[in-house]
Amino acid sequence: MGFEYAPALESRSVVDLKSSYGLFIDGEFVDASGPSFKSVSPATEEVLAEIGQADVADVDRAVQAARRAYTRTWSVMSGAERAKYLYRIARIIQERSRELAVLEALDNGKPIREARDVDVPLVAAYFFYYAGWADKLEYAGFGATPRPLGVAAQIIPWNFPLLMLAWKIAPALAAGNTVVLKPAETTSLTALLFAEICQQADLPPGVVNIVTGAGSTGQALVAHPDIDKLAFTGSTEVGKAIARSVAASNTPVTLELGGKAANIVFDDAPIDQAVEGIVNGIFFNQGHVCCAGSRLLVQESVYDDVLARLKRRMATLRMGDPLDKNTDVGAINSSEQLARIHELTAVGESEGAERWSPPCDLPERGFWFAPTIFTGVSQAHRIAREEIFGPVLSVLTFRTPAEAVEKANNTPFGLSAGVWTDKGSRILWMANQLRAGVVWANTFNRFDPTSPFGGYKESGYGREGGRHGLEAYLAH
Ligand code: TAP
Repeated sequence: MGFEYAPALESRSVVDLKSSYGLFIDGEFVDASGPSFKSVSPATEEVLAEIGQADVADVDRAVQAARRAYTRTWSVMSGAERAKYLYRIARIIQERSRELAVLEALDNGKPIREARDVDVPLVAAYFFYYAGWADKLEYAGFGATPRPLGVAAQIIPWNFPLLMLAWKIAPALAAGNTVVLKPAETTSLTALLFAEICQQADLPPGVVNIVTGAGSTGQALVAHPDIDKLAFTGSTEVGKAIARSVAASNTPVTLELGGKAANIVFDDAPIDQAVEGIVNGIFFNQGHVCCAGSRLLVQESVYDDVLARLKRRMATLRMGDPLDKNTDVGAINSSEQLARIHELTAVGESEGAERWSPPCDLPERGFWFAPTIFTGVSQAHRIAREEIFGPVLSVLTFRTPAEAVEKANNTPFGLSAGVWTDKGSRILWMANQLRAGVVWANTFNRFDPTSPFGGYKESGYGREGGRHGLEAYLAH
């Protein structure tokens, strides 16, 4: 029998929300030329703030500021000096971690427990890690005298707003580049708080510039003639459009795109542990995770047992207010994303898969979707092929390791995979066979700044994180 938890709300009072925000250019907050847009809380639809939309001229101002900072200050500063700024930023992130976590949960809809225990500690860890590289670049394995590229244009999505910012900004700055970053339209607030942190750290003006806005702002940044590097994380569709648009130039590009990862459970796996990994793999961050384990492959002999335990575990997930510390599953980030999840799950049913969700009451306001699994899924179903980017798991079965590999690799993507088994030799064999940038063994969705991350095939190219993540920002 379940029991009720008393609410354990994290206070919003640590966050000083302004009613409107401008762009961050050349070390200052300035008004945008375009019309402003609203950022809403996905959990309540409350308007959190009005945000300026950068147009072509604003983007140009930001790129010019980054260029000046690059030539006059940042690229001529010693690595040890740059490191001091990065360490300072990392320490301020730790000091202001509660504020950052609350704002991230409010603006994105993710549970405070995740923002507090995963996102923000990792953000600080990435800055600490890359701060350590800033004065050791000649030992990174990219030549004896690696040089920065110049001005980096960076575009990030809404699922891990601060963490994706850290993955982009920390290595770029450590390597001596300056940046113009565009956050996603629905989640700009923590990037703007990060801009305040840059001011607090006395980062020289123009080293970091933040231009807010929709896809058109991203397009203006991509099309700017004076950028030396383009780094994009987002959907495969937009990634392809960006790759096409810069194909004629020599601008180096890294693309971190979508995924449809297989989470593979063998019959010798510790089943309870695997069930925790399945839940974490697909319901962490409401399934808004590029490397989510959205295709579960279960060995036939343990299928009934795994399914029964998975359903029992899903029935204990608590959905609701992202600021409640008891919450396991928060809100879907936007009404558009919710509509896409509804569309694809309806397709799953019409194609003949069987849908199941635990009984749960959805709040009346806001954007919500109950954790859902589909059984009886075939490889041809759209829910087995397309990224849903929501709390929806497609379950398939296999009999032999070879069949598991074949099914796992039968996807246009190749970002991540999970393997659950007692046998070390099988883990190594599977890791060699799987066409995925990351393979987790007996765990899932683990991140570490020292470890490279990135995909094969339509999941993109280039790596972020670790020593490899520096390469994208160095000429050698
Ligand atoms: P997108 O719609 O592709 O948006 C990503 C970013 O690009 C946003 O800032 C977006 O601005 C901007 N953008 C949109 N159209 C653009 C254009 N034509 N030119 C330049 N920029 C443009 O993706 P999303 O829905 O925000 O994010 C979800 C996707 O990101 C998923 O497919 C997920 O798998 C992927 N993702 C991948 C990874 C890695 S590491 N591989 C990590 C996280 C997420 P607006 O938001 O204002 O439209």
